[in-house]
Amino acid sequence: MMDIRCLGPQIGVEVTGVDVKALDDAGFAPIYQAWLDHNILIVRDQELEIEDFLRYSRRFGPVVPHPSKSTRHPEFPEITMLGINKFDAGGNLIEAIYRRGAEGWHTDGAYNERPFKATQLYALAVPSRGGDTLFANGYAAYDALPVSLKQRLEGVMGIFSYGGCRGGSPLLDKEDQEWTPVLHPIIRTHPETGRKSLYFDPGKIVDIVRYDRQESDALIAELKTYMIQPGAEYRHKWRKGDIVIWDNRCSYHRAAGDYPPEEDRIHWRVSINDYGVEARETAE
Ligand SMILES: O=C(O)CCC(=O)C(=O)O
Ligand SMILES: [Fe+2]
Repeated sequence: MMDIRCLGPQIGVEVTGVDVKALDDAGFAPIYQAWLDHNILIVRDQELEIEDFLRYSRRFGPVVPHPSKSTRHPEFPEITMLGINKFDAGGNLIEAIYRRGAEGWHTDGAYNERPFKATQLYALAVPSRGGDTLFANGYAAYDALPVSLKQRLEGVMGIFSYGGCRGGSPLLDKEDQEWTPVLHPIIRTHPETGRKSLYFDPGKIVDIVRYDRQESDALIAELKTYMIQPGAEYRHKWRKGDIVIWDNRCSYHRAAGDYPPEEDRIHWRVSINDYGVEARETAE
């Protein structure tokens, strides 16, 4: 019997007693709704092949390849491999792989003209300790803003790029390093729930439209202080066979990045979007 249970305060929901391979549309509908209601959805105890994972992921929207080509699965470009090839030929830990997603709170794809709707991970190997993923609710961040700041932010656009203020990224191929910055409203109305969230990624935001450098830096620093509301966080402790999907339109996340590097922590990862083929091509 399928069971759907809330996890953290204001964020996170867990589904048990289901095999996602066998779900029909009627079985999927409450799962999708629970995800919209709780931003992060965990399905436990799944045994999946890559095709199963892709098929289930496509129920949430088109699955698109991630711009980091170096970490794509060789046969399935839509699959990003997390935690694979962590060591170079000399046996040194490659930090960009080991610490992927651990640099700070973020939302995936803010550098895209149409940011990823969702990101979904499937756990193949879990370390004996550490390696959690932390989540926080972007609606709660918006709700926590003082009224004066909410008013000031209406219609304000942020400028985002792959490398943010720091420039390039070690995971991108050389020819992909030059990323044209894109604009997104800082206050984002979710297209499906109609709720407002603070759309913000401190690592990817470069500037704010029509603000001078000093004002922009000050606003970015101020927004950072509202992102993570203690009453709206969830920390996921991975079990092998977990599927976790997060809504990038209304949540932030970061990897703890603190597991023993000699142990395996391996996930298949997909980026899910809901735009048409044209926009997808410009984003790739
Ligand atoms: O590995 C994780 O826990 C999350 C990494 C991350 O930020 C991502 O996959 O987008
Ligand atoms: Fe991420």
